[in-house]
Amino acid sequence: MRINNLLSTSCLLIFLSIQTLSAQVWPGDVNNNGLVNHIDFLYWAQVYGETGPPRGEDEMGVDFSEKLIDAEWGMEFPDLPLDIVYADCDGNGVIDEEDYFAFLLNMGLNSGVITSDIFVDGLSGVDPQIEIGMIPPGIITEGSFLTFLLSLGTEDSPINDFNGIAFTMNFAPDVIAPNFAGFQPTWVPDDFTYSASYYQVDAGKIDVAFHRRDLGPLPEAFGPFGIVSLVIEDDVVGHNGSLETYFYIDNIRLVDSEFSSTPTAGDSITLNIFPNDIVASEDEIEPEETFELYPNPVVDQVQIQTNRNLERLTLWDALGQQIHDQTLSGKLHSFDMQHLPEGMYYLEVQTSSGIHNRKLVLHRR
Ligand SMILES: [Ca+2]
Ligand SMILES: [Ca+2]
Repeated sequence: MRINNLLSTSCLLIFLSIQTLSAQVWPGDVNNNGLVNHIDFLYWAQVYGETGPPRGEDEMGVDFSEKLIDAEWGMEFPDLPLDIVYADCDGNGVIDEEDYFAFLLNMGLNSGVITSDIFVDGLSGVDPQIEIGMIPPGIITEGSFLTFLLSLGTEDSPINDFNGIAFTMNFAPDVIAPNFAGFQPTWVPDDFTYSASYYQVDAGKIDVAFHRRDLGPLPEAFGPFGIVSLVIEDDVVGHNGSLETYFYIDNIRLVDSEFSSTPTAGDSITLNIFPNDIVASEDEIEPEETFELYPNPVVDQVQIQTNRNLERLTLWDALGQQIHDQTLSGKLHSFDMQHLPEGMYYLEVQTSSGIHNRKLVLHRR
């Protein structure tokens, strides 16, 4: 019995020492699952600022190769039995912004066998949901620049203790032009650039993450948290009618200051893309339309003027909710916004020649 205990203790010691000696970091694969992606960025940001023993001189750097670890740091990630030394991507002994280059360089790379990341899917209507809104709503044609406003939580049901989020935006790959995808978070200051996005347009997805890092979590957050922009390919519709396409969000990880995940539901949106030649032929009939809107920012009233006939005015708020719709006539219209709260709005004006979309800011000074 005693010999058995001794044996198993020795085995354990040998096993532990092998584990320590053979431990290695692939820069950027912070959760050590074999793949560098947006989830790794969340783990890195969560332990930002921690320090420990650096790697050996020959093992420094963020290039994607095995880097041997001399010593672990004696602290694990909040939800993972893994030493945080894996977040020190460049190996200098500090988890800081130098490590961020590992994400810029290595997103999407894998070191062999991948263990899937865990996502906690929520139920629509029960859990918080990422909602997809369009800016501006209106006719979408080939070559259109699409802007999706992503919102989370409501005033009555805010996200408590928001610290970071990761998700995937999916779309039909042949419909979206490569090299024009983007994501801009809004629940961090404008000059705060530490978000991570990985665009795989040919695979039909963008992986996105952002984290408030050392800014501290938001106690209660709701409303728009970021903007995804994409460009529709030229020449995807053909000559018969329109093309229906989809966008949806899944694989969401919403974390609080303790790195606990809240189940979060995704959203989907279906759009119709119209061929360019339909719009081009309209332009040829009436090429000289003028359209003016002033002032912007709006103090109380906005003037809309065109040399065609005004037909319809529709207004959406920053959450993408329609708050006003009316038919118009004549060439000049004064639209009163005095009763509305200050903020950003999206205005669509239809004239006899076409549709005009404008972003308005209401600011009373
Ligand atoms: Ca990983
Ligand atoms: Ca480092």
